[in-house]
Amino acid sequence: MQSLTSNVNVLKWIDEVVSMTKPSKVMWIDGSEEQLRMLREEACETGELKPLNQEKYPGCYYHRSRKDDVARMEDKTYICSKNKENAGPTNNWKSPEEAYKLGREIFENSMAGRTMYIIPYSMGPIGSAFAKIGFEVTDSIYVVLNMNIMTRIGQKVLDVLGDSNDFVRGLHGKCTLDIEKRYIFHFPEDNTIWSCNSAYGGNVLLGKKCFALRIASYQGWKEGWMAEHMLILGIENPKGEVKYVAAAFPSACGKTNLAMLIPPEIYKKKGYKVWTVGDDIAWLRIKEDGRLWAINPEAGFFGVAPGTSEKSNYNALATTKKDSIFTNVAYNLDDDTVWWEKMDNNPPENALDWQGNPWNGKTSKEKGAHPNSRFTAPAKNCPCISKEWESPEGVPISAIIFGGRRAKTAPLVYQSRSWQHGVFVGSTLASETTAAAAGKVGVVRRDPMAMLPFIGYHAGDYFGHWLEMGKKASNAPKIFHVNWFRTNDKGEFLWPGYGENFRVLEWIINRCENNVDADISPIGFIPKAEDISREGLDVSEEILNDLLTIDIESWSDDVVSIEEFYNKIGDRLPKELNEELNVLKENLNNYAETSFA
Ligand code: GTP
Ligand code: SPV
Ligand code: MN
Repeated sequence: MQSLTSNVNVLKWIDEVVSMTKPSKVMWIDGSEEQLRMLREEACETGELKPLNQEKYPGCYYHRSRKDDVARMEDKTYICSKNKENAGPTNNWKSPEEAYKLGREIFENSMAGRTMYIIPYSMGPIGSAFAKIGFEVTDSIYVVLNMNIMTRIGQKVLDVLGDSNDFVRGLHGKCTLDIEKRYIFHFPEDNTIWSCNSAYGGNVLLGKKCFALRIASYQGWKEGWMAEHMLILGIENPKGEVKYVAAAFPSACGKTNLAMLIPPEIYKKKGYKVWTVGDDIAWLRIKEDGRLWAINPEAGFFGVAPGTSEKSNYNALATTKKDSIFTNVAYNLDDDTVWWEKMDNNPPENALDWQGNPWNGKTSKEKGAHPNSRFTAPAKNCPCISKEWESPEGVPISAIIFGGRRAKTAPLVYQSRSWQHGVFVGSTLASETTAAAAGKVGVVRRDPMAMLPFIGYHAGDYFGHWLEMGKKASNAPKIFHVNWFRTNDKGEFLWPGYGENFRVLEWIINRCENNVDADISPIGFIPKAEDISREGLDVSEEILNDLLTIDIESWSDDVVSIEEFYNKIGDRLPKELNEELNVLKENLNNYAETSFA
């Protein structure tokens, strides 16, 4: 097939990849509906996709990946900087020579008998000054069809690229799906990504975590902007004014849910609304007004399916009803629809589970859907999508919110005292691990800025970059921390979460506008209980007070674990963060003394 570009940088690189992988056929993805239709048909013929009930789910398809290929694999993910030091203590490292050599051995002839698809894509609205271009070369139709939902693809991207050499070179091959030979290599200094032997989301949709976070965080450091694991949402007040916030929570900790939340009845009646700009990734730049402006570089949502219901996330569910792909959920054989845990109280009896085994949801003890099963859905389907979501300029951010899953310690919400203190709060973010990555679930780990698996360079330098950005932005956002996941002694969540989180957002916006006072605590500003509205909420004053309590003992334990973490970061840890740690220690000491006096 004829290439769609005369860009010699692109053609030379494609030639190299073709002579290494030796595909039987090469297909340039132009993004046309005709071509996509043909690929869907082929995937259905081979069984890679299954069409769903086209009346209930028009344009929707079902896919299963292998049992050992269902989540990001952090131990298979490498940052291959020339100098080992530059990958830092939080990343796996291989030298570029070794990684390319190993990759070449695996990729050699790997596409023999297969078709190679070349996907030109843009992260960010095509032609926006914020946007960046990448190519993903892959032997997977599933990847092509997902990239078509998650990014902007095709000829129009090539037209904007012209003859430029400024693009990310992404190579993905299913190879033999051998877990032992599975690698996700990032070469930040070469704008290159190689991913082999996986066919699962975050490992293979190279525009997402690989480019838009790992490579882009490195680019942002070099070029003076930021790539973050953040949702972006707009809060409209009854006067019609919209304020935007960006929130970083680790994987499977509630970004998609917060991004699309529906305010509680009493707020809806008053005229409050929430608008979604993005649910996973934000690219942020400082503009002339001294504010941070953010775009969502993606065009779709790759969301966690289990737990998504009419009640918990109406908007996400509605988004998936058209032109979406479902991966590793249960398949209802009676009407060719999908099901997952907590979708509703009516699981199908005649179904296949996520591994393709016969499954009866009414009697089986096994789960129908994998805990990390996902939907891939176009953002434009979302009923609450912001009218600014494709603005090439982005939206101005009033608040940055960090959050994690903490059964204890972290209160419902608190505000940092300054940008520098906010960077400390983000850098020490901790959360229980989830099914989004392979490995043990429920273990508390430090996940700085929710970016632990995604920082493409040395974490100490990354913290330094955050501090620099705050110095450069004369009108920087205020920084907050939230925790929807505090539990009682029985392990039950104290806070109802989901839509009710709007009450916390209201306090955050009020703080940004200087509309509400706060109490000073050792860890930062804490709401006065009466300033978190309980109108129409089934949470007692006692429980709300509980949620806002700072337990000195567990915070003192946290200080010990922060020290351990900072020691691991080593001598590239900015001294300002150690100063903040000392302030926290002193505050906790003084607080303990005054409380016991
Ligand atoms: P990634 O796509 O992996 O980055 O995840 P995410 O941060 O977008 O998380 P998501 O919104 O998909 O939520 C993950 C899980 O947390 C789902 O099972 C949700 O039902 C659950 N969840 C989200 N928000 C809340 C909340 O406010 N309270 C409680 N208890 N659970 C929540
Ligand atoms: C995450 O794990 O943070 C995700 C899903 O958003 S993945 O694309 O697999 O990274
Ligand atoms: Mn994510």
